[in-house]
Amino acid sequence: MNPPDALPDLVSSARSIFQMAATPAELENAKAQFLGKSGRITELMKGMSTLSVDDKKTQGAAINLAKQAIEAALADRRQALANAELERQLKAEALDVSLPGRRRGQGSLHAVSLTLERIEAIFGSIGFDVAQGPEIETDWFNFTALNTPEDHPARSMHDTFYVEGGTEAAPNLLRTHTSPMQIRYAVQHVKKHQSLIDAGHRMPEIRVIAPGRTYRVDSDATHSPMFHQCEGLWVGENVSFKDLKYVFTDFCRTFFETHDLVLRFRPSFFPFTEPSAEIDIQFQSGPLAGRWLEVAGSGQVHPNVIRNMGLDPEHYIGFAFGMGPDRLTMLRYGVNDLRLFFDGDIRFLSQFQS
Ligand code: 2NM
Repeated sequence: MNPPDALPDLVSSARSIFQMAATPAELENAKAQFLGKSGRITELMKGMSTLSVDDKKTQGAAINLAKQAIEAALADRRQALANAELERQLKAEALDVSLPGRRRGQGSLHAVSLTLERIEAIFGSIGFDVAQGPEIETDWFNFTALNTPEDHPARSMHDTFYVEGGTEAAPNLLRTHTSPMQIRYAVQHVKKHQSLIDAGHRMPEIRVIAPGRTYRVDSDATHSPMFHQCEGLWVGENVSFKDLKYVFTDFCRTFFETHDLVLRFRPSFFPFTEPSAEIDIQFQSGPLAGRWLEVAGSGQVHPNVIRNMGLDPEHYIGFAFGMGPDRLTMLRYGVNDLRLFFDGDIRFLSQFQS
């Protein structure tokens, strides 16, 4: 075949080979086959040296046309590959401007904090102050002032976390209840009104709750070494058990948002109260109906404790109670393992919004 006859085939073969090149590098390699130093077109040009002048003219023109056609095919394919690459990049970097923005996760209060807030709001609404104080306490405020005997088992190192800083006679410890705060509050209250009391006037009544963290050497499904307590105290000249029963019944009904519950006072013992009683509640309807649930300890403040507050037990009397906000939270939300509250698993904790 004469070179000119082969030219259309050469051009179409170049087109299809360029078409098969999937990347710019492959395309440049394919280009060399036709336009490179020893490419097909170059070889044809070299082959013309033996031709007559006339044949050189016609064949040279034909080869040139073929070369231009191949260069055009190359340019087309280059452009097509560049377009495809641009297309790919645009797709990869595509922004959906209609998507909602990514927000920072919103935190919420811990379930037990929600309970503490409820307790504070309820007692606040009937005139109780909220007192907060140190979690590292002295032996005096935590035990002695509360009429706890020197040999009481609660004072042992098996039950109480002792910390550095005190003396052997007056050790420091992590408070085992929030009652020491009641003593601190009462002492301050009495000091503030001492001149009134000395002049024989009536002291404004002490009404306070003390919520907060407390610590005992204890750890299982229903006990955490750190737990919460909220103690309440009401002291005046004429405060009785019937006031306690009224106040606590009202509290339970408000806290659990139902009037369909009853209370039971069961005789008990605490060093700081006499007489003492456990408070049980029973829901009359709902998932917990029919079972007696222990929710608090209570009692009439012991005369020795009244005295340690700076008051004369012949003139002043009152009641106190102590409840566990952790347990109240379990009852309110139907949680059966106390440890879930303190494991810090956000999937569990984020379920409690109110
Ligand atoms: C309880 C049970 C009974 C209590 C007593 C006092 C204080 F300060 F008046 F002595 N505060 N809290 C008390 C009484 C606590 O918890 C189960």
